[in-house]
Amino acid sequence: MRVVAIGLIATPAVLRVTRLHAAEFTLKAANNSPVTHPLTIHMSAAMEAIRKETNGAVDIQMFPNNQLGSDTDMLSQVRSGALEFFTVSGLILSTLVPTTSINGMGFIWTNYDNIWPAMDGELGAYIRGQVDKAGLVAFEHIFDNGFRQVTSSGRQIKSPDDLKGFKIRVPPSPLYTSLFKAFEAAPVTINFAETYSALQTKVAEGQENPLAIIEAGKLYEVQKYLAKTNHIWDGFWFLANGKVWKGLPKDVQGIISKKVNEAALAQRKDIFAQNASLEKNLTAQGLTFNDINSAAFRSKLQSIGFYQEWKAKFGNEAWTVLEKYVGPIS
Ligand code: X2X
Repeated sequence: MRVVAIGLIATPAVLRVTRLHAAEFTLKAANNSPVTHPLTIHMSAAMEAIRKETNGAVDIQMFPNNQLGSDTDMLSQVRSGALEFFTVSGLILSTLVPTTSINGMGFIWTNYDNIWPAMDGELGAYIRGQVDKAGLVAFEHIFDNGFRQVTSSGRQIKSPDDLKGFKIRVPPSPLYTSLFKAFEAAPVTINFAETYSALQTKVAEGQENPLAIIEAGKLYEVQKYLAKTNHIWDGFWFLANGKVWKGLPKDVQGIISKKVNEAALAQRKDIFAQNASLEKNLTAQGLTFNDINSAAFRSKLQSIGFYQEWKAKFGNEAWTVLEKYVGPIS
């Protein structure tokens, strides 16, 4: 593997990338998403655009679909610098930086109208500030994962009570576990890398993910029902190892950030379009969709003090920023 030891390169303060030789910087970017998912497609396009803009000097190789290990593995790799770039859900990143799961609070978002202003505005800036303290750099525009929906193979989920005793796979993140425990479900923490097989072997009866992941990960093959719960909105932060990032010349940083941020904005459009189109495809592939009454789910959370508990965990400062965008949560 040709990984450049950045500190050893003699680079002028402002490096003219057009004069670099081929592959002066060979770096890696990884994710958990299948190759057909919009995250992988747009990340790969960004890496190609970066190669082009730098005449091949900056070569960021893509490792999608958990090729480098699970999210938990990749998170430790990006922390150590073994992996330079990694896109990860804020909810999973919260195992390292607790506030990054704040946008995943249950049943607080109704649509994208207040999500992008929040994530591109003060809420996102607050989260990125916390990430920075952990030695990682989160890029300005978060990629979309989407609104999460509950799928199942045995029972259909229509009311909060249907979740009782439901063995549901959740990503590694305390907020998911807490949310499903609040409904007296039996959440099991499993990385996405093992989710399909966990459903196939019935280690878990159900799972929850946005339509784009259900489609790209072919989860419809091992699930029967989809409840349109929209319980969590989730995005993927594009992270860089802080030391590696700071060691890159400023103009290389500029090109990478520009292309990655542009890719994020384009990727959001694809997820939005898929949200509208995939119900038909997934129904054709055998999933039975149903609506739920989200007020009933939300009132269950209110009645057991779920929001108060998480407000105390995140702290007043973070909660106030969140409420600025979604209104009072209690
Ligand atoms: O692990 C998941 O369910 C996924 C793919 O949605 C995340 O990355 C959080």
